[in-house]
Amino acid sequence: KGDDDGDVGVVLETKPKTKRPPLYKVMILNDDFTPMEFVVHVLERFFGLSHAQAFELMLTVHKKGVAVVGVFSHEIAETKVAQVMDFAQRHQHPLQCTMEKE
Ligand code: NFA
Repeated sequence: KGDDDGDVGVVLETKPKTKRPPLYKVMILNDDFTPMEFVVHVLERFFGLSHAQAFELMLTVHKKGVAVVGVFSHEIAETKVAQVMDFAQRHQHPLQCTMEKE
């Protein structure tokens, strides 16, 4: 008897693959002109932070230059970035908001 079925004896292990959507970090960048209170307002309004949380995170951006303000699906992250950029532009502040794959 024998093994003449042509296979080469390689065991193909299968990993149970769970599909999670990629997540994106949304970041706020520091600048020298946007008022602190405006950034606090943005963080409360678009990221659902309390006033105290928003103030603390604004100070982190101010001191470190950049901070992650939330992690979202691609579509939600794009919406947040667009909302912040539009709101900043309408108020003539140079505030920058970007996203990056986690
Ligand atoms: N650095 C700005 C100021 O001193 C405040 C600021 C914080 C701007 C966070 C942008 C992001 N007015």
